[in-house]
Amino acid sequence: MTQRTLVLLKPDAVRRGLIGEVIGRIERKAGWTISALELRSLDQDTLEAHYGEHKGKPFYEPLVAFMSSGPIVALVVEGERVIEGVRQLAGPTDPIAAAPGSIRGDFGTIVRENLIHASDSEESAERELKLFFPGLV
Ligand code: RTP
Ligand code: MG
Repeated sequence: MTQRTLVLLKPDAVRRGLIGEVIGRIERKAGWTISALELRSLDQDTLEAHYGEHKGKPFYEPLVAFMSSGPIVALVVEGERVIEGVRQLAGPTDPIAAAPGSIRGDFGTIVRENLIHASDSEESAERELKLFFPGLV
């Protein structure tokens, strides 16, 4: 099943010089393709829309502050079961619980600063791709 997913390299990944490391892991996965890629800063409206499901939770405000603390890299990745696949490469949300070999397990520090976002379902992917890449066909 060919899918598309939205991946964000969070400000910690950019600051720490891990763009190439993380994108390399995605690129090396056979059969996956990067079809859009952009370095940008996120405004409050985009962040509110993107993380709307977490509004009201205790970690929401610090999360939004962190996500606007520097540029991020947004990319569209296409390929076989790529939604589940990138989540697997990323590992669990909490880097301490993430196994070595996963992106978060290898490089993550605290739960908020976990380097990468990846859409968690087909519905999320569709919504997030429209938000970040409205011109995508
Ligand atoms: P993401 O949405 O960024 O891909 O991460 P996720 O699905 O693994 O985790 P989610 O539950 O959607 O949480 C979104 C992001 O919020 C930060 N977070 N901080 N307790 C905390 O301090 C806490 N919990 C979550 C993380 O940056 C997480 O990726
Ligand atoms: Mg999430």
